Amino acid sequence: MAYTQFIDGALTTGSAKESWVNYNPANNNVLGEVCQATEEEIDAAICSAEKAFRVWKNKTGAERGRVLLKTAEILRLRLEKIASLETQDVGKPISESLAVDVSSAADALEYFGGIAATIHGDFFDLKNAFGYTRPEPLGICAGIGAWNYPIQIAAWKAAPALACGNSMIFKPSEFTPATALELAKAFIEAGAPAGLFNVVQGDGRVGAMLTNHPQIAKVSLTGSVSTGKKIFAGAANQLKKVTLELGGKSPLIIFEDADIHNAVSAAMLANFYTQGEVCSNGTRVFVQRKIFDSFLKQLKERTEKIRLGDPTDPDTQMGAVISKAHLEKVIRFIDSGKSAGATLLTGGFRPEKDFKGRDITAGNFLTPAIFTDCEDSMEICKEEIFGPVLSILTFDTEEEVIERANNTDYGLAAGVFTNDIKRGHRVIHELQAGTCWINNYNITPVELPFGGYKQSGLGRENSFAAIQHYTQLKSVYVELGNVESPY
Ligand code: TXE
Repeated sequence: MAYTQFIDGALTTGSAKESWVNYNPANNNVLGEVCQATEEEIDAAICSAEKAFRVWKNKTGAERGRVLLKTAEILRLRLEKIASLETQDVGKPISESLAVDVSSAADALEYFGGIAATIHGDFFDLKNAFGYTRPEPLGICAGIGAWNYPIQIAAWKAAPALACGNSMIFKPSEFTPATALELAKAFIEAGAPAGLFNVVQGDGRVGAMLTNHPQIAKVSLTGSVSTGKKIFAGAANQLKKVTLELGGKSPLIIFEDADIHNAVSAAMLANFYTQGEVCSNGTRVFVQRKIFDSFLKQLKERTEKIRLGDPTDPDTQMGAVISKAHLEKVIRFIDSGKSAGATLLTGGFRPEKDFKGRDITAGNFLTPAIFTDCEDSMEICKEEIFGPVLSILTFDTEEEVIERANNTDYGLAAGVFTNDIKRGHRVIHELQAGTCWINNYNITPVELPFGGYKQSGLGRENSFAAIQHYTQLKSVYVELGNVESPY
C-alpha cells in the first residue's frame, strides 16, 4: 500500500516523485511505500488549511467542541483497527496500543472538545470606559510528530489547536505514517471542514518546509532536542510561535522508605514500556544505598520475566524497537556502557526466540538491559538512549541526590518514591523538571500539563495550559465618553 497525503478531505493519489519503504519493526516485512510530499502538495495543503481556517475561526467554541467530541467517539469505535495499525507501524505490543495510544488520543479530543466552549477573555470596568480581551486563533499551525506514539502525538497537537479555532497541517514521523491518516479521516466523518486537519508525509525536509512557510503561524514538534533546536532556529526569523516536546534523561529517585514492589514496578515502566522509547522515561534510577540490594534483586528477577516477542500477541509485554538503525544505536550505547566500566547485570542482547519459542530474529528485538556500577559521568547516564536500557545509581543523602539528578541539560520529567509525604514534595519541588510524579511514573492524564524544563522543550501540551500556546490575546479598550486631548 502507499501512504500518501491527506489534503482537503481526501487521500491524494498518483505516483510519488520520491518515496521509501515502511517496514514492520517486528519482522522487517514491507508494510508499504511512504510518499514524500512535494512542494506542490504542501502548497495545496496550505491553501486548503487557509480555506478551512476562515470557516472554522467563525465557529463558536461549542460548535468546534462538538466536532472534536465526535472525532473522539469515532476513534474509540475504531480502537482495534487503529491500535493494530499502530502496533505494526511502531513495533509496540498490541496490549499497549489498545490500552494507551488510541485512548490517549481520544482523551485529548474529549478534553479540548469539552473546554472549547469555555475559552474566553476577560472584562475590565474602567473609568467611563471598559476593556475586554479576546483569545484569538493563530491561523494555520503545523504539527510534527515522533515515531513512538504516532496517533497520541497527532491528537495532543490537533485537539487544542482546533479547539482554539486554528487549522492544522500534521507531518507524522517518516517511520510511522499510518495512524495520522486515520485521525484525518475521523475528523472529516465528524463534520470538520475539509482542510481543517491535513496530513503530509515526509522526513525532516518536509518538516523544515512547513517550519519556514510564511503562512504557518506556529510549529509544534515532538522529537529530539537536536531537531527542536533546528525548528526553533527556523521559526526565529519569522518570530513564529513554537511548542517543543523534546527528549530527556530523567531521574527516578527511590528513598529507603519506599514501597519496594511499587518502586520496582515504576522503574520497569519507566525503562521498558514501549521498549523504552518514551521521552519522559526515568532512565537514571537513583536508589538509596540501604535498600539497593533488595531493590536490585527484585528488579532483576521481574525484568527477566518480561514477555518479549511478537507484538501482535496479546500476552506480549515488550515488542521491537522502531528500526534496524535505531537497534544498532541502542546496542552502541550498551557497548559504551560496558567499555566505561558499568556492569551489564542482565539483558541487552538480541534474542532468537520470543517467550513462546517463536523465531524473532527477523525483527528489531533487544532484551531489557540493566546496568549497575554506573557513574553519573558515563554516557549511558548522560545521553538519551531511547531504548530498553536502565542505569541504576546509588545515593546516600537527599541533598546529594537532588544535586546529581539536576546535573543535566535536560529537564523533562522526574519521579520520587517515598512514604514521607514532606520529603516527597520537598524533593520534587527542588527537581528541575516540568513533568513530575510522586509514588508513580509516566502517568499522563490529559488534565495535567506535559512538557519540559531546560533543553527538554518549550511550552506545554494538555491541560488548560495548552490554550495559551494556540491563541493570541487581543486587548480592546472601549471609550464611553469623549477623547480628552491637549491639542
Ligand atoms: O525524533 P526526530 P524521532 C523525542 C525522543 C527522541 C526522539 C525520537 O526523546 O529524542 O523524539 O523520535 C522531523 N525540521 N521524543 O527520532 O528525529 C522528523 O521528520 C523540521 C520526545 O522521531 O527529532 C520527525 O517527524 N522537522 C517526545 C520529527 O521531526 C524535522 C516524545 C521528530 O524527529 C527536522 C517522543 C527539521 N530539520 C519522542 N528534522 C516528548 N517530549 O513528548 C527532523 N524533523
